[in-house]
Amino acid sequence: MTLPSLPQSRFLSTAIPGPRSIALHAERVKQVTSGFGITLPVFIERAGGAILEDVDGNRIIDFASGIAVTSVGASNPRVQAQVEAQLERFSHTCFMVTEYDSFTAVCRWLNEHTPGDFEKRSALFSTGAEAVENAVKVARSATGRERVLVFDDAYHGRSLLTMAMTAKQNPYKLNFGPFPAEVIRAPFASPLRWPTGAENATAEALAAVEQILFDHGPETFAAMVVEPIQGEGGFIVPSPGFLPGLRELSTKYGIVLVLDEIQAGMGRTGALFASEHENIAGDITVTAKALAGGLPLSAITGRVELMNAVHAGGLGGTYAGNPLSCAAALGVFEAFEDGSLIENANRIESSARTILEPLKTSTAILADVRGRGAMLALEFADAGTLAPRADLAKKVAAEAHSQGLLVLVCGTFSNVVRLLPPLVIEETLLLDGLTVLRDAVLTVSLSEAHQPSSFSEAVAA
Ligand code: PLZ
Repeated sequence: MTLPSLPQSRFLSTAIPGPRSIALHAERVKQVTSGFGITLPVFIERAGGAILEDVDGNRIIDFASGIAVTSVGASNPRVQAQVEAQLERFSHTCFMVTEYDSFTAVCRWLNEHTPGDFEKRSALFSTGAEAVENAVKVARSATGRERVLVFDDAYHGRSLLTMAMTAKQNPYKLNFGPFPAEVIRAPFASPLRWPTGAENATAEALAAVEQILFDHGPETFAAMVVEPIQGEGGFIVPSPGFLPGLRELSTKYGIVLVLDEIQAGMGRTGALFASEHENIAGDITVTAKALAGGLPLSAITGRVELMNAVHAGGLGGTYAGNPLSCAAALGVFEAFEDGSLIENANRIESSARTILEPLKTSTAILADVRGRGAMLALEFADAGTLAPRADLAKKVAAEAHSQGLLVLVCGTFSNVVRLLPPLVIEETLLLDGLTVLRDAVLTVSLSEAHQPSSFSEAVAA
């Protein structure tokens, strides 16, 4: 069945959420664990391009992409065609039981397209966390070492090992310990908040990383795992030179450099992989999210000598590289083939900066407008002290939501509003969304009469 195409325009027929969403949400509360959070309690009827149409007939602009997943749009025709054709043939065999060629084809594409001019092999899984865990397994197996170095503000998942690797306590780790041992954390060269100033961030952070390696013995570290641009931690682009510095340290001490490109990869930042902006290659690159346009698929791609160091049968999973997910990924690769989606990411950045950057001077609530390509963020903080203002990020998001624009909040202090539009977003829709966001910032800035009197008050808000 082919549905008429979804108009790529914002339209409000009710308040958001509307009455049907409110009723469905009441039922959800009765049936679903309260352990899942919710950004916007609106139920979606269908979605495509950069529009989410809800059950009340509202058309909401999507600046979330299901957390950086539907970069090619939530009903991309290439993805649909591939998945439908695969569904007619079979839905599952388990790649550890009998084989299918689309698994190999996805691995080939990743081997050819991830950074690094060396022979590679790939492995496919389902979720991002699962792939990160498997990268650690491969690194441990190949090096015979145990420790894993991770960074402040990092996010790597919600499974037990990746939760230990994730930095933020609430909501991710609260009450869920004890955690696996041998996960050691080091500073991340965050330009805005580096104590002695952005200009010192790279050198001082790298010195601290090397010191921490020495405190534990560099020869005890199997892997160093880093997001080339931090996602959940606040869309933090590390200061220039930090990633190449980590590359050098890993090589010097024989540590496997694992680049977690789960959120930043697949064209999001205006290059196929974010590590390309700093001309580095991980020994293992981890991908997920936008890889299969919404079907669950994740991957690790790395040096053949690492990836083949694991004993046969050591890696796998019932659904690892499911045929429907592999088919979807092949559709995504087709969509990326002509380079236009990467160009779009860069176009999105320039339109967004034109509209949002002036807010840094016209309001007193924005500490930073940052990011790369279509991975952009606004950080709210008090001028001068940089005290994080979670309350303002929350208000700006709520104001945008009420106007039919979906944005997400992130950051260790929950004070960052992030933009993750699908890369297929049309320019007029993008401009409408950016205007709604700008007006939301202006509205909140005008109503900003009460300044929290303390850091803890601002963070608690
Ligand atoms: N690594 C860099 O961004 C997932 C998490 C949302 P999974 N980010 C969204 C939430 O609150 O659960 C992510 C990521 C980076 C790993 C992951 C984990 O990917 O597919 O959610 O397991």
